Amino acid sequence: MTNREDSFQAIWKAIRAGKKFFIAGHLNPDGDSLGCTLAMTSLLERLGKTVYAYAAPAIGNDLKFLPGLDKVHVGELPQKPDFDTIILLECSDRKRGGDLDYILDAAKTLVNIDHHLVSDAYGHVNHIDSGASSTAEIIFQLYEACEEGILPTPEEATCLYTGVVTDTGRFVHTNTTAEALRVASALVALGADVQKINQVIYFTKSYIELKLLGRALEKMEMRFDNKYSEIILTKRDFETFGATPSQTQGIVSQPTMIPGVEISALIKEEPDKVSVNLRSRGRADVSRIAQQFGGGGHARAAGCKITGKTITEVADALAEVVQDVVKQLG
Ligand SMILES: [Mn+2]
Repeated sequence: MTNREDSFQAIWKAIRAGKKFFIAGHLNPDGDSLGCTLAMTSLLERLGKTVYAYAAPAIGNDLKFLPGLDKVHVGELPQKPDFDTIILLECSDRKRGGDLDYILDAAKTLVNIDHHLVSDAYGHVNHIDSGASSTAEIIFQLYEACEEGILPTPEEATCLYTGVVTDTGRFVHTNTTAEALRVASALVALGADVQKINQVIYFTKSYIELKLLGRALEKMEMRFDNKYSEIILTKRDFETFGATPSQTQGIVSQPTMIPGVEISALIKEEPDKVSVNLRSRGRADVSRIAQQFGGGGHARAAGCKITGKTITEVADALAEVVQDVVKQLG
């Protein structure tokens, strides 16, 4: 597709033509991935389509309030891949949604909607806009491009607003563009439940999560002229508080508040792998670092998962790459 209006029309064509849809976001669903899956599912059902919505486990407690979640098959893939149309949201490549090949290969039409900087055009229809704050922003624009004048319901608006607000870090990251704010404003006007979203996502933390945050900050180390902050959480750290590696939301962003820190890393020892979350204060592109370890993401927020290495080996290998990057920043 050459331009964005064309690809929106191509998506609507696929929606009108399709009867049985499969919709999925990426592994470790975040607010954008899940919010878009839910809004899209609701929209298609309103249009009389049959929808199988899938989300990989596990859904964070902060996203369980999202309207329509009961319709999503969490961790349950369909037995028979008898769908005519697939919509993959937020998946920069066809593996990001998990092992979906048997479903994707069987479908007539594969629609790919994404906003990642590095993204494959693996669909029959692709709408990739790395200038968009979130996939939710793109989905709202898709509604606007609809000739029939279909608008999000208040529930769909709540799901999409959640995507915009979480991907922009509550309208803080550089992707907080005029367009992102325009879309957010329109979604509020359509009935997005902003109070609830703020309360659940931003003003709720468990005792365990706060204790783990304390441990993480205690273990934070500054390296390479204080330009690199490294937090290593081992199995033992999680066990101490009865916590799981998924209860670390927001921790990796904390060190970027320190003036001079260019890159922050949170390295976690998980049962079968080591996972790395990376944040940049703005000058370094951490998606490039993550790519070197088989991961990906955005310039300011990226990550990777590494198997077959100890947490110390991962931390050392990562530090070596980071050292070069911060050296080049000067
Ligand atoms: Mn996103």
